Amino acid sequence: MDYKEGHYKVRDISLAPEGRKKIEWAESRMPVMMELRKKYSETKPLKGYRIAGCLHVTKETAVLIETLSAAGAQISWSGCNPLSTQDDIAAALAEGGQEIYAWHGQSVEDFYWSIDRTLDMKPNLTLDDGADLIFTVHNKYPELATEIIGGTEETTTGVHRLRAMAKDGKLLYPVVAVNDAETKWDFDNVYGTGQSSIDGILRATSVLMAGKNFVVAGYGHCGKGCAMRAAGLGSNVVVTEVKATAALKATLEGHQVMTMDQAAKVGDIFITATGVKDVITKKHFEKMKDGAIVCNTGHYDCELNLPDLEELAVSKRTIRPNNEEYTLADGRRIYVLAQGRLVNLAAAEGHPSEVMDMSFANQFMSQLRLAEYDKQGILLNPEVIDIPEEQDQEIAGIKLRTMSYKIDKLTKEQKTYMDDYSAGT
Ligand code: ARJ
Repeated sequence: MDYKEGHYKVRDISLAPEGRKKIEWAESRMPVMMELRKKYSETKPLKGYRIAGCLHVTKETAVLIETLSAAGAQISWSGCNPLSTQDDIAAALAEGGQEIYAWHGQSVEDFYWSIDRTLDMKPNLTLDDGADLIFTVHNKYPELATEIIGGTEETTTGVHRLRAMAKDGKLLYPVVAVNDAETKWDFDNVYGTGQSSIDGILRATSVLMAGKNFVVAGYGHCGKGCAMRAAGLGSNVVVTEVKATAALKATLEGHQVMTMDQAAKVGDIFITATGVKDVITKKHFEKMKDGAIVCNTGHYDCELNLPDLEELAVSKRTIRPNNEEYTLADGRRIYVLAQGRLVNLAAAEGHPSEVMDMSFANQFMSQLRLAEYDKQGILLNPEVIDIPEEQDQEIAGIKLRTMSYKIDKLTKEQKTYMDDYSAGT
């Protein structure tokens, strides 16, 4: 471990040149971020702002960090999952002068130690994925909240919990729901999760997807993406749900719907994408076929009840990276990927840069907006704040332009027609 107090703790600082090349690769595929960087590195609107961030340390996140920094912010960063940090990226960020505490394979204690270190600089803005940093401020250092203007939250699970907190009057400062921007959830959650989760499964197993019974638990945006891509590779997709409308949508997309009790018997590959705990438990593991592969792509690792599987297993061994074989008393083998942590970030590299370009443009612009409110002396209530429609249209517009696509404009007559409620057949 390489440690420099007040600056970084990373696995191996000598990995920096490798990490730097990957960051450059990501930059070349994140045109919206690079345009924002260029624009705001001159005016530096984030000068005087200290941003503590807790979000997966990947090449795409590095582009976000260095863009916030180019816009004048002081940064301190930790990863938001013990297994998602890419050590070469963390090294490159540290060598580039950023304050960062992150390495792959952290214990839970290391994880919270790293979050604590990012708070040493007494941030006035926070940036989260999963809200662990916000929770740490609220539960352990509530006195820091008075200095904090606001925060931003990346993911569905985090936004859900923050809304619950706000409803109970427990939220101490406003938080922007980045996840709920259309240019985030309708792209990142669907196409990002779909591709990167399959990428993780393939890197950890190298199995043939065609002809497999691929069980997706949860048909929200993430589950929908996984189902769509697995079907594209020739798998028979089975969806399990708790919500009638979501299950119905799955059937109309051509997927089978059944309960997890039924699916447990037929599935070859299982992936959870629910945001809920105990989706696959003992009674399901007991029914699974020999060779079944089980993984999770939800934010937290409690969707699979692995203590249950440990109880059933008579032995366990690592068969290849991110792939653990559990043998049950009757000889059946069950394979768990990435220890039940997000398979797309732990066994692969997370979503591709092209899609993170839009998610992180939302992060960047939301941080900028919070700083602008502060400069104008506008005080926001401690609530969960939605991203305005104009921000979505602006980001989508830049993205389209960088892809060289043009779109039409409504004429004045068309606009009038749309609002005209006297017009009929
Ligand atoms: C950083 C990533 C990446 C990536 O936006 C996604 C989300 O909502 C997360 C839930 O934890 C993960 C996050 N994500 C996906 N891919 N964050 N870099 N390459």
